[in-house]
Amino acid sequence: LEKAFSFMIRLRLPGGLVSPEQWIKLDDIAGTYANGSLRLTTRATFQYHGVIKSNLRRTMQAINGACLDTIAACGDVNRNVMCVANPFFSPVHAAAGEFARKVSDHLLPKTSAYHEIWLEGDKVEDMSRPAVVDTEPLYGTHYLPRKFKIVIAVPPHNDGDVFAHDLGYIAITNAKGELAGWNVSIGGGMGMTHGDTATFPRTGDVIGFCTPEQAVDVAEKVMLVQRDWGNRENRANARLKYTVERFGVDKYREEVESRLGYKLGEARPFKFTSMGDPIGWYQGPDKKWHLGLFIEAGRIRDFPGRHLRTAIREIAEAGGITFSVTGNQNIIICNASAKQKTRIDAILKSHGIDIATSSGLRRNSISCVALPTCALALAESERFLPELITTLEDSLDKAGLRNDDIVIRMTGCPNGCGRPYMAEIGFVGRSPGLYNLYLGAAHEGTRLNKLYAQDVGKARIVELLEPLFVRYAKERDEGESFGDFVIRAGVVKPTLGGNTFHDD
Ligand code: SRM
Ligand code: SF4
Repeated sequence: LEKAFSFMIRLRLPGGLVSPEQWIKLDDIAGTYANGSLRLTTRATFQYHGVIKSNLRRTMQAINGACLDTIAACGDVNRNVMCVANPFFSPVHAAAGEFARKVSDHLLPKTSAYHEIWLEGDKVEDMSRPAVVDTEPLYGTHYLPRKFKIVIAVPPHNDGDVFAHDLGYIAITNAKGELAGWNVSIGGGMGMTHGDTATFPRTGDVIGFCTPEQAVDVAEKVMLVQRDWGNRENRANARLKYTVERFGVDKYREEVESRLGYKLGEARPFKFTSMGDPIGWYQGPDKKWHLGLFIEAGRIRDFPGRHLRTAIREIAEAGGITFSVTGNQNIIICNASAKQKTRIDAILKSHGIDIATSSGLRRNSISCVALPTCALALAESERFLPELITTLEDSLDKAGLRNDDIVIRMTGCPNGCGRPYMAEIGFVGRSPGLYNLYLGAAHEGTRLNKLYAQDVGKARIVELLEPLFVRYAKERDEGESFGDFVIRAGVVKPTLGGNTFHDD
């Protein structure tokens, strides 16, 4: 008898859009083959947990039946391309969505193994049949040294954390508000190892500007330089951020330009103001309604008295809208008419779902999966952050800050899946119940945070943060974010660019 192995499956969803028909199919899969939940990820796609081995092929075929796949959602390839939270918000946002799908297609590994293994299973079982040998024009035989991640942002919202990724695109508009092109940033990344300062999170550097027509080619060339220059001897130093540190930003850019056959334009001015998703109803320029629905830790399931999964399924069954999955682990229910808005409100209410969040801190929270499914977790995250926030809300009340937007993120280990080093308050698991506490990242995602306290448990976290909340409420300048305040107040030093995260 074989052990009941269970698997996690991650979908590829460039641009994050799902039709109501697809949602119903994805929801069916959660109930039939997974653990009854859909998990929204920090790269704006879905994961299933608890799929047992004997159901793997059936699950993959059901995903295919929803016209979706899992190709390159994991592995040393270009991963799911993440883009603006709501591509319906303006023509520039729509162009970002289109670009996400285009660049994802362009960089998709040309493998036939996926279809052979998962969709045409009978052929795999026929051992007399010769294996198909693929020709891979971009990845070659050895693929990339490590995973490669792209994000596309439209200022002023940095909702995909553009500087946290190997390659970022920042929309630049002309005087008429039309897309003029993209600023390009390279060398961001989060993962590190506790106690090894040769590994570090890093924010990307803007290396120039490209036109919309050049953008896919730029992605290809940035990826190919990393393919050829990246460290293939040490996986802990193999991401593009280390390649940039080793060769220098200028040399990397020059190599990209030489492969492009032209120079990138000079980077153009832009300004980000936030990283979070707007939560609640808002109207787009075309007067359609959009609902930013906060999904705590991205986990969609039915909770006692709060039937979240059922409610969203009913919204999908009513149809006429589109779902957008965001990199903040939320969904946006897009393009509702006034009548649909009333109906959606009624569905949510009937299932005990409150659109409003209990605080600005919760609204701006992200936590990685961690225990029990992540084998790399050193501490809880998804199952602990919600309760920690509930406790911290009492501290916020004492300072009168319940509604203030403060970005808080937690991960169960230093790999950084919840991008904790970009949070104004970041927690990284060290061992069961104990976390490193980082403070001082920029509210709009342009600066990493800094280590403030090591190995702190829940009670100590509250002891440390409560007085800072009180001081912030009393001493902040007009419009000053919590992350900027703790630096001005001398609580932590700012982390500047490059390899400076571990500097005192
Ligand atoms: Fe991640 C590995 C979950 C986004 C950095 N990540 C893992 C694995 C697969 C654990 C493993 O290798 O065995 C986790 C599965 C846990 C589980 O039980 O489901 C896992 N990562 C996740 C997700 C689901 C977190 C979430 O709660 O949403 C995110 C899925 C993203 C997606 O849809 O593609 C997720 N991971 C990230 C991000 C954030 C991002 O990409 O925006 C990062 C940091 C950014 C970066 O890559 O620098 C991230 N994950 C890692 C790393 C460290 C990589 C590094 O360069 O050091 C690992 C470990 C590894 O690759 O060796 C890892
Ligand atoms: Fe697992 Fe660590 Fe990623 Fe959390 S940050 S999901 S604990 S690998």
